[in-house]
Amino acid sequence: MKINTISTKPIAGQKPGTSGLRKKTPVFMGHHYLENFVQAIFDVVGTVDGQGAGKTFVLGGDGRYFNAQAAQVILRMAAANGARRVIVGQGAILSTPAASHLIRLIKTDGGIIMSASHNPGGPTEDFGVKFNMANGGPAPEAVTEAMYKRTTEIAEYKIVEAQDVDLGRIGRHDLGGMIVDVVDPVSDYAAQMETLFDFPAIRAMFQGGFRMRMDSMCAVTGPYAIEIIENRLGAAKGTCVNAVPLPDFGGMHPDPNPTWAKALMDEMFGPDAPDFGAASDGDGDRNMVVGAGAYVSPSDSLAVLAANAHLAPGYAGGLLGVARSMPTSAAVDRVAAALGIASYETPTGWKFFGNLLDAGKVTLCGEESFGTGSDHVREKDGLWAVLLWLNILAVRKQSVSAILAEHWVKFGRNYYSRHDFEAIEASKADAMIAALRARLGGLPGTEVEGMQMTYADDFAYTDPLDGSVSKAQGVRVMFAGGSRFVMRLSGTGTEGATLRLYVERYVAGPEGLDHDPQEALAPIIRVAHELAGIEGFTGRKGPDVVT
Ligand code: VG1
Ligand code: CO
Repeated sequence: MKINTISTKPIAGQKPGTSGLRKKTPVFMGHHYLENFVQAIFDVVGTVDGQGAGKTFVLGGDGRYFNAQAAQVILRMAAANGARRVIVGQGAILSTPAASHLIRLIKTDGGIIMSASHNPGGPTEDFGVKFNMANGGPAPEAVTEAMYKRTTEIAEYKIVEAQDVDLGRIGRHDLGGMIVDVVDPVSDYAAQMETLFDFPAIRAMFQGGFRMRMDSMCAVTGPYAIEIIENRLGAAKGTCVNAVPLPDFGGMHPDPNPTWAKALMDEMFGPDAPDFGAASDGDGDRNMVVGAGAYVSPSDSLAVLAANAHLAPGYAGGLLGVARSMPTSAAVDRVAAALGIASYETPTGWKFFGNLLDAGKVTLCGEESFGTGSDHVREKDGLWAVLLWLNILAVRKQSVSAILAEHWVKFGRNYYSRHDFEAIEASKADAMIAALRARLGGLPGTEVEGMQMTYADDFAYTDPLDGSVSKAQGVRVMFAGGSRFVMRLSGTGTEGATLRLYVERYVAGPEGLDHDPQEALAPIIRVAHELAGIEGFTGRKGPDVVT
């Protein structure tokens, strides 16, 4: 087969963010755009090992517009670059956690995941590509930086001349001497879930009349949810909705939060609410869980899962430790302290959990952005979290709201919210953060609105295992008593800048545990606006999305 070497030129701005390279779809479909980035990936990670043998990769995506086309390009480039074998989910579909699992299960040299996660998809929406390492986790910063550097000096890429591989047919294919194995995207993942959770107990709960709504938001988890929740666990047909992945996610914004999963929220707070509701995002790594009339904040979800994980067979031996991203509430830290295990605080983005998981320092990890996961893969895992909740509910035989209420009585409550200000002019957002940074030194010891500021910094993280340092990961201002606010700019947006304001306040209880979070947090929100001058710099009075 003919290998073409195509001359190309660097394209500005191919810098991976929090989770891979994300751009508007037309940008990704532009001349040499995808090809340059994929070649940069292959140049950095290598397609041939030290002995000259071709490497093996996993490939799949969340099914969004351009997914199937991009898969064919990536396969042709893998073949041209000398890879030996690529394992692809049927139809070029793989959820992010399922891809992570396959990389680990088959012991491949890594994998390419095509997704812009929770960002909308379609011809004018977003597309993305990220590389996961042989451990199944997102490439660490040093590697993504090297990829970026490569895109700035790239002069050619390699691609074979060939027809499309039939990715609809499961089985072995040949592409210019490279093996392409098309596999069922669901079965290996579902099998792993059966090893972690008490399926018979959950099945019995459904048989006893337990009702659930699973909203896949027309994104990748649909087939996984149907197979696991309806087929294997026996939930009633129709439990899983929006379960067919669509190229534009049916026009939905596949971000499982109360704003974007509004239909689910309405049902869960309505007169005939099921016992349990859940939603997941574009690529299946995020989750939102809701009880009848009870929203579970992601930070609380992580804490409840940590406190109850031992009820599931896969975690019966207890947890090694837990980790959370810095902006995530400290609720899980309190559980860790009670369990006598370590808790770690990392920058935003799952790549920072990888070393801790690989070294056996932690079992459970989570982020405030609706992401929770464990050492079963190296990504956050939406359906995994839903199944762990189901397992806990099946054992405890209590409602979600009762479990939450008991949790707060025992550990106290970390009121928590995130306010997002979207599509701000980047220069204004940068100026605002710069001005706040410049003031940090003067804040501790001063008082605003009767609250004493105790500490302020721009979070920097030194990886405890490899010593790598990540600076400027978010400005945080702490107050006496465990309240704080954090501000950082998103690394996943594709339009202007998104400012994220995270606010937290701790109430030890037993009084004051059942306030509305926005009310409980109002003073801290006011202080954050005041200190940072959000309106003055950006013109925005209030956020676009509140979670
Ligand atoms: C956001 C979240 C972060 C998450 C990242 C990727 O990043 O805040 O917690 O890890 O998305 O999630 P940022 O930089 O926009 O705040 V996903 O579902 O896109 O893999
Ligand atoms: Co995602």
